[in-house]
Amino acid sequence: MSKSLISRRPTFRRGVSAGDQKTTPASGAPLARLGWKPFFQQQLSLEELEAFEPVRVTAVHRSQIEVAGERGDEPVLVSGPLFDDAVEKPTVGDWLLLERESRKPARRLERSSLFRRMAPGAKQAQLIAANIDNVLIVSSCNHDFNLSRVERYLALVKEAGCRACLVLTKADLSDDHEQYREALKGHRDLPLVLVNALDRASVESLRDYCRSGETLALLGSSGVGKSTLLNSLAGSELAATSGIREDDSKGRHTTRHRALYAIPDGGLLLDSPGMRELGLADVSEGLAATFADIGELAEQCRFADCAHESEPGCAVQAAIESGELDERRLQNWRKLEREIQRNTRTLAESRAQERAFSQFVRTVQGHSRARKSGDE
Ligand SMILES: Nc1nc2c(ncn2[C@@H]2O[C@H](COP(=O)(O)OP(=O)(O)OP(=O)(O)O)[C@@H](O)[C@H]2O)c(=O)[nH]1
Ligand SMILES: [Mg+2]
Ligand SMILES: [Zn+2]
Repeated sequence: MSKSLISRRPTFRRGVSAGDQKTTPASGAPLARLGWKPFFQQQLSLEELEAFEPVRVTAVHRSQIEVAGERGDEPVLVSGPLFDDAVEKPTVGDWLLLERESRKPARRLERSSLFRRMAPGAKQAQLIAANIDNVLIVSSCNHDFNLSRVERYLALVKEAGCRACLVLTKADLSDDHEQYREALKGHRDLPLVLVNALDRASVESLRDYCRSGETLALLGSSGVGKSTLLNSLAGSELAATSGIREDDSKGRHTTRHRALYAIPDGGLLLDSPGMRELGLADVSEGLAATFADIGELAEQCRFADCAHESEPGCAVQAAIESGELDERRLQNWRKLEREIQRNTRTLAESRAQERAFSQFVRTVQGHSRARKSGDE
């Protein structure tokens, strides 16, 4: 599979790859390398396999999406009911069935995992990606590093059932690696890797997360080096990168669109724009898994409904006093729990309103059809 089979290029025609070189059908990526698994295969009937072709969404734009399949890359127009629903509509990483001749998308396959966030300031959830296997939560050895934010990402990743690793870039610019290891001591199940993302040898240990057939997402703030990591793992400059602001170490939002890239001899890598805010909704299980230590302590509290404030016999407060549990961690758990409850409620209300509205539209359409047939 050539790297150009999956790329950010928005509009190249079917059978023609980057640089307008012809790609033969033989150079089309076998589906397994694009992440096709039995989980997807078993969703197709034999008739569907004859009539349709599975393709993977590699990028989503306003009026078209890009997909990759056995025939290579191709653009597909965004139209039809498949694209109407905010949650159901295809996102990067989704598998679609295309009609073999018309190349129209007929159906989206059920997802093995889905990442979404509350869009900043909106009442809607925004899809981030689907069918991701592993995630690198990327931060850097500078002002960007923030443990509470890492826990926020972790709740999302655990809810989706993905394997996670925390990558701290810019290790070459920091003399004190120990402070980061120390800060992560409480997260024993979260592997931590410090790298110089510009150095290919330094990122070698991350290859285990993007083996052939696996899809790895890079998530983190702008400027932490997600695209730089992608380029080093790919061994070529697939994505643009640019320097961060000197004064506050913040990035310049260089990557504008989420897209899947193929790594030579490896899997697929999702590069995404740096996220300013990652609002959480519907990730209660992921949160519980992220703060499993607090959950275990809470079971030892004297009162079953202990709020872990000033109740006698509170095992959580005792752990804070003994230094076993960081108070910040308890505060963050509370904050995220409140946020998830609030956002989950908001989402449920908007869904109910949408449903009521579509019911209303259907009723009105029904009336007008009945009137028309009465006129005839
Ligand atoms: N010294 C050093 N510089 C790095 C490292 N990783 C990234 N950089 C630099 O940091 C800057 C930002 O890197 P990008 O890869 O563009 O960051 P990004 O996370 O993709 O940012 P957005 O696309 O804005 O979300 C670039 O100038 C990189 O060269 C590293 O490990 N060490
Ligand atoms: Mg980038
Ligand atoms: Zn308690």
